[in-house]
Amino acid sequence: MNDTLDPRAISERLRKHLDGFAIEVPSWGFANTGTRFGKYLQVSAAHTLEEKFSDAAQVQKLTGACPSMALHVLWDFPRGIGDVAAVCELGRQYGIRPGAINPNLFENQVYKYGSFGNPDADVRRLALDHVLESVAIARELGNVDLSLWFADGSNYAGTQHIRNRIEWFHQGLQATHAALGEGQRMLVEYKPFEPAFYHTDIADWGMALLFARAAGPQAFVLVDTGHHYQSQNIEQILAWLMHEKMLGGLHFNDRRYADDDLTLGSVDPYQAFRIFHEIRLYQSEHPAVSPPAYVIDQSHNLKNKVEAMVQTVLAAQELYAKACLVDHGKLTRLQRECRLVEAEEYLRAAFWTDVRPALRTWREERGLPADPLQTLRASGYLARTERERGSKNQSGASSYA
Ligand SMILES: [Mn+2]
Repeated sequence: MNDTLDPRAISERLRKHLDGFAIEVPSWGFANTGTRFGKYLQVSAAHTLEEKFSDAAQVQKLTGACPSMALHVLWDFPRGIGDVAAVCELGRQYGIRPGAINPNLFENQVYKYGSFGNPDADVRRLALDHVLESVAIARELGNVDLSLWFADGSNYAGTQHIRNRIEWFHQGLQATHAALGEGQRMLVEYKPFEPAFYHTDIADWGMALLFARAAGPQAFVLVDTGHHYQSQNIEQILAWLMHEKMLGGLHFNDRRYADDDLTLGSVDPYQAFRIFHEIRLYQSEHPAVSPPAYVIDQSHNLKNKVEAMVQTVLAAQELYAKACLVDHGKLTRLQRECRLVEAEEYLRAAFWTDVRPALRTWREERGLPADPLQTLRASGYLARTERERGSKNQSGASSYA
């Protein structure tokens, strides 16, 4: 059992797993983001892309687990593909790789009735043009993932032709796939509701799976942990998607009610552990298959953004490390023999193992601070960014991020 491992044995077992664990930070997580009702501005929030790279570099310096940053085309590439060279230069300067590219199909007023699902062919064309430019940006950045989330849907019964919209989505996604470079992936994200409250065009993993399958072999499903109904079994969805070889990546956050974008593991750490366990189990049986992309998708309205990001990464590392303690051969034997309580207790023992000493040891071995949050507070970085960015953030930003 895991609970008989001494701290040294736990450290030994976890070293290579922690070396291999990386999670991407989101550029929008460092900017002034908020709720549907407004946002509380933070003087230290990143205002420019350079400030976002600077914050990401801090998180990487403190945790060693975040070498890349996901980018949003509307907010990070105001001149579109013309900004690629400058973004690459910032990436080099700050030692952070530009990560997944997210088109934005929900802020422009023309998307009021949808983007790929809009009844107006001109709007659908506009949306496709933006996505195709995003594909080109992602290709220029070294074939990074294209990450697609659509706010499309309707609020009232009878107001939209659901099946026509399915066809329009098929067309848009297939045209997107046709533009992908060799080896480039497109990930289709789903969400049951919000902003639409009657129907959402890609509402669950089944719809995302069918769209991705139809789009082509380089399309996969993206699972955002906050995009489910209450009590839905997310690890079972992951098991299905991995079984079908269709899991492309995860967006991590936690939630209490809906898509709350709270810190990973803050509400239900056991769920995040079960997610990592399900992935680890699949990986142990299919070592040749690349693991899904891990990306943080959170926006903190109250917590300091850099502090919250470091806290998130530490939580991710802890919960991932716990999942890495499970001996899959042993668990599978217990399952086959239907030794239910023993199997459950074996999994629970991994969850309850305190991996923090092993993480401290790993950090020290890698020249990282043993206590990244404490080091961040002592570093003066937060005070410096408050000082330097304060005046810029007084005005507030108009968009979500
Ligand atoms: Mn997401």
